[in-house]
Amino acid sequence: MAKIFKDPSRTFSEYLLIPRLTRKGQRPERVDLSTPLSAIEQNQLPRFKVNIPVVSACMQSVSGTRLSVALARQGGLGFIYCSQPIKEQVDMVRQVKAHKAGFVTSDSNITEETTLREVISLMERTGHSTVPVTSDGSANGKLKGLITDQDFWEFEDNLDNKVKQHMTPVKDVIYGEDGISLREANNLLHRHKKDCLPILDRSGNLVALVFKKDYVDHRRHPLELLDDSKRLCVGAAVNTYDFVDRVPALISAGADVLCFDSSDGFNEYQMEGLQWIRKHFGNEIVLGGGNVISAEGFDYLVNNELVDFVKVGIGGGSICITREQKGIGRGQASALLDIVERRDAWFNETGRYIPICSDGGLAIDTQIIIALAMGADFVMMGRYFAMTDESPTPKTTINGQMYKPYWGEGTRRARNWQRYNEGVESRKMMFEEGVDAYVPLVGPLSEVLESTLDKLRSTMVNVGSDSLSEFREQAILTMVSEQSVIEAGTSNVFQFSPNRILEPPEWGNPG
Ligand code: MZP
Repeated sequence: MAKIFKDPSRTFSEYLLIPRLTRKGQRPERVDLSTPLSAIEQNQLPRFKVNIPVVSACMQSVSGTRLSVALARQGGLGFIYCSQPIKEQVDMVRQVKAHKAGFVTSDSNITEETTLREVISLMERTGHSTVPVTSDGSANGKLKGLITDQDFWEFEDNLDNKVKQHMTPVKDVIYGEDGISLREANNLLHRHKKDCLPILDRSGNLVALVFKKDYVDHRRHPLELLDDSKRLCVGAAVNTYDFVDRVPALISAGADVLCFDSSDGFNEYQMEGLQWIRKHFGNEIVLGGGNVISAEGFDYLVNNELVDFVKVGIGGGSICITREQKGIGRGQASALLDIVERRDAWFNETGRYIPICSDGGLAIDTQIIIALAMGADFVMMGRYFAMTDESPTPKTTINGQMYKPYWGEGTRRARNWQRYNEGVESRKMMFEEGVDAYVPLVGPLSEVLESTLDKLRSTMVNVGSDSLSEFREQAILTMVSEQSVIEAGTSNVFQFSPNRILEPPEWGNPG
C-alpha cells in the first residue's frame, strides 16, 4: 500500500519566527551573510562560499551575462542556463569571467545619423541615459561623440533631427586611454565632474565605458564575489544529455560552480553524470545536484560523496505547473524541513556537511527569511531576478506599466527538453510543465536585493544571530492559523498608496 506522510505539505507562509534574545551591540550591518556552496569536511573550511545566500535560477529568462555580473557584484552567484548550445553557454561564462569590474562594454550604440526619436526609444528600452555614438554603431567602432538625455528636449526639439546635431563631439569628450587603471578612470570622472568616461584605444575606437554610478555602487556594496584572480565568480547549469561535452567546455571557460538542472534529480541519469564529472575532474570543482524533495532523494544524491550541495524543490516555482500536470511535488517548507533534518543527521553520522539550496516559490522577502531560518544555506530564485533591469528579456509596456517576459524552462518556448525527458533519446515534448508569463519591472537588481538583505539582517538580529549558521541553530518557528494571517496585515485602517500599481497577492512583493 502507498505510504502517506503524516503531515500535510506545508509552505513558508504558514510559519513565523519567534524573536530570541538580542544582545547589546548586535547590529544588522555587522551580520555576516556568507554561506558555503561546497560540502564541508569535519574541521575544514568550505572550498567555495558566496557572500550573500542568494543565487539566480538556471533559466533563459533569468540568468544571462548581465544578471550574473550584477549578482556577483552584490556577492551572490548567477547560474548560466544550459538550455542553449554549449558554445553559447561557454561564451556567457567567458564574458562574466572577462568582466573587468568598472569597465563596461557598451550595449547600446548608435551612429551620427540615428534620429532623436530612435535615441529616445533606445533609452527607454535600455534605461541608459548616456549613449556612445560610433562610426558604425557598434560597441567598438570609432567614437564620434556622446549623447545624453540632457542634450535634447523631447517635447521641444524636432525628433527627426540627427544625433550629430545634438551630441557632444569627440573632440570635446573627456576620455581615458586603453590600459588606464580603474582608479585613474574614476579620478578622471571625479576631476571633470562627469558621469561617464569612454575608454579609447590609440586609433580612437571605443573599448569600454566607466560610470560614476558603478563606482558609487561598488563603494556601497563591497561584497563582490571574486575568484583568486580577482575575476567575478559564475555558476553554470549542466544536463544529463551532453555533460561529456558541456562540462569540460564550461570548466575551461572558468565556471566556478556546476549544477545539474533537473526538475527531478532522484534518478540514475544524474548519478551517472555526477560520477563521470568526479572521475574526470576530481573533487575540486564545486558540483550541485537535485532537485529532490524527500530525505530518500537526498540520501541517494549524497551517499557516495559526489555532490557538494543539494537543491530542494519540485513544483513550487512561480511559473511551474508540474504539480497540476503530473501530480508530483511537495510544499516547499515540508520538503526543506525533511531534507534539512536528514542533512543534519548525515553530518552527525559522517562529519560531512552538505549545504542545501531552497529552489523556487519564494514570492516575498519573508519567505526567503523563513527558508534560511529553516535550514537552507542559500536560496535560488527565478521570478525575483526576472523582474530586475538586468534580466536578459526586453522591457515591455502593457497598459502603461513596464513588464518583463518570464517563462519556465519546461515551456515549449524554453525548448529545454533534456530537463523534462531525463535520459530519453527523443526530445519531443509531450506536454508543458511551465508557463510563459510577464512580471512587473522593479528596477536595478542592487536596489531590490539591498532591501531584501536589510530585512534578513534585521530579522537575524531579532533572533540574536550574527551569522546564518547561528540563525539556523537559534531559529524557533511557529505555525500560523488563518486568523493570525489576517491579524498579521494592517487591520481596520484605510491605507492610501498612490504609487502602488498592483496590490499583493496579485504579484507578491518583489523586494
Ligand atoms: P521562482 O523563483 O520563479 O518561483 O522559481 C524558479 C525555479 O522554478 C527554478 O529555479 C526551477 O527550479 C523551477 N522551474 C524552472 N522552470 C520551470 C518550469 O517550466 C520550473 N516548470 O519549475
